[in-house]
Amino acid sequence: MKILDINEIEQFRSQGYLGPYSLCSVDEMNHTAEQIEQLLNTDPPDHKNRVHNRHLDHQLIHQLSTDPQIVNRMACLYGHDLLLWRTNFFVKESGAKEIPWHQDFNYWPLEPPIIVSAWIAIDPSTVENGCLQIIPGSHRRVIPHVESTPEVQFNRMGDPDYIDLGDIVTLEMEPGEFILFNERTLHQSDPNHSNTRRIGLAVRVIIPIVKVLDWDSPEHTLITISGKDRLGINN
Ligand SMILES: O=C(O)CCC(=O)C(=O)O
Repeated sequence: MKILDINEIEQFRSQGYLGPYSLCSVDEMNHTAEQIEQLLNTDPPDHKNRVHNRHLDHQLIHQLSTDPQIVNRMACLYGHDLLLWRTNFFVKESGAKEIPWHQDFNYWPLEPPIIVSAWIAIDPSTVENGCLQIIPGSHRRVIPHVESTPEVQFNRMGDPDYIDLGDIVTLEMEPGEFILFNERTLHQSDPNHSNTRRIGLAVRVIIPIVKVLDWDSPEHTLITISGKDRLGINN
């Protein structure tokens, strides 16, 4: 099952990200995107949020999130035992605001805060429509987060005084490509300056030692997507 070589494992360790990799062809993802568009127009059973955790009520999103191309790579990095915690669609319509530089672990009720994300391009993800950007190696330093300015999404953002923008990697992706990054890798996306929508699906995966301290809803349980949950400390 070894799918990453030693250089890729070393890159993830030192740079905090990997990819892009291919999950499926552009044609396949274009077809999937049509179904996702319909799905995002329907309420989930708990009527909470159309963009969060749709793997819980829709087989297609479960399948995408647990594709072996993603899970086997995560298992190479974090070991065989993996639990799917959350999925989030990031829908950037034309004109959508910037998502500011941030480290994900600041926003999440996880102890210890160890998590790997896959970000899957559902639509083409380009400089013009606000593709993801990351700063390699930024995961080795915790950045203070401060209140955001009104022109960006999110209430809090990484303090600009602590962020070195010298080494940005711009991750343009075709539909069906994905990247991996960890809880401290600084990432951002610019406003959508194009006329078209940009959707990405973020898949959040933890290991069994990580406790989720706060639940969205009682229906929201973790799913073992590889190996076993030998600790059973989560719902
Ligand atoms: O899709 C985006 O523009 C931002 C994604 C993001 O912040 C995340 O996946 O944590």
